[in-house]
Amino acid sequence: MYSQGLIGADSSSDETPEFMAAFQQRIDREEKIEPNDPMPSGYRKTLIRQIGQHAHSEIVGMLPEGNWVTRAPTLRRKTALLAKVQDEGGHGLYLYSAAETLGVSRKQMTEELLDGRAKYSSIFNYPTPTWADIGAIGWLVDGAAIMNQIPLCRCSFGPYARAMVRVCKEESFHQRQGYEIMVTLAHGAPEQKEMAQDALNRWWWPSMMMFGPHDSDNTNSDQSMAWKIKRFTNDELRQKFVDATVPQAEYLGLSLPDPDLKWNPDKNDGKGSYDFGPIDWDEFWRVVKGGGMMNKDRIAARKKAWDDGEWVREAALAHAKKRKNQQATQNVAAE
Ligand code: FAQ
Repeated sequence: MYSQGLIGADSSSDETPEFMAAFQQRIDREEKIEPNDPMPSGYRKTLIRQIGQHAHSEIVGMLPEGNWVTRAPTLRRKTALLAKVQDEGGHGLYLYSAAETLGVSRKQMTEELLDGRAKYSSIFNYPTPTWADIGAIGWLVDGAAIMNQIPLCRCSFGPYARAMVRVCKEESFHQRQGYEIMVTLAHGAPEQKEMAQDALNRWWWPSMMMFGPHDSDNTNSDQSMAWKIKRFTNDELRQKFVDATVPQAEYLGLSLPDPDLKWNPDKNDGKGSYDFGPIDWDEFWRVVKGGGMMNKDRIAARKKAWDDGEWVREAALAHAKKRKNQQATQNVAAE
């Protein structure tokens, strides 16, 4: 069932300077690397880490919004939210499949998530106490996800790049459904506008943190950029997100909770960009390390789902085995 057999022929002993240079040349020629191609173990490891984290984020990311499926204010909102949450489940599954082509099993990845060895996005450790949170997540969290993920459609690893094409199309619908909720609330009754502003106040900084540490402090970016896994740095993507989002907040008539936010005409090689205030990295690392408001709940929910699904996995494996045996018997009879 699992793709352990695909662990390629590469090993660090084969990683001669010639091999590494030839691999880099393939990357520089924009060739896609496919699962059975020789690849440096570091490239494989980085991809397993990033795609695994990404898959976990999509699956854990179903929980904050899933909280509102039964309480959405209208049937239209409910069907849209249900579809969005299902899409996220689908994204997680494509991504687990893409990671499996690198020789890691879904079981291994899940166990690493449940015992805290694997990360998932910090953003999903915040609660969703009001309906406006669903608007803010779609607008800001999916908006940040799109900014980060569009360049991943050009990732050098074929299965990840191809999965991201469909994921991004769906994320773009998600962003619009979230923004539409915000438009309705922000242009509605004073209480609705207040609820939208409160959600924006709570989600703005965590969304900024989604892009990861500053370029000066991150550990993986340089190598990931050289291997064309990442095409832009964390800070470049964060800046693009701010520049795209500020006018959207203005249209809503809501204010972003950052007193230092200011248009700077000289930034970005004179094209202009927004300056923004400092990010609270202590909060970011506390949340990443398990100290956020919802970390325990999120992992408990995933553990329950994994445990409850055990009989399904066993039944599926038993069924597959039975079919295989039946097929073998039929083949013998036919000979
Ligand atoms: N949360 O050196 P870097 C979504 C970690 S999907 C937790 O910059 P890298 C859809 C990082 O892992 C959201 N940890 O690392 C949706 C590394 O630790 P490690 C997820 C974080 O990998 C919407 C360390 O910090 N999207 O939203 C975070 O080069 C709505 C140093 O960082 C993806 O995963 C964080 N925010 O860059 C679903 C996209 N940031 O592993 C439901 C793909 C950093 O060395 C509802 N991933 N860290 O122990 C990426 O693009 C990259 O992995 C980054 C991090 C940019 C997230």
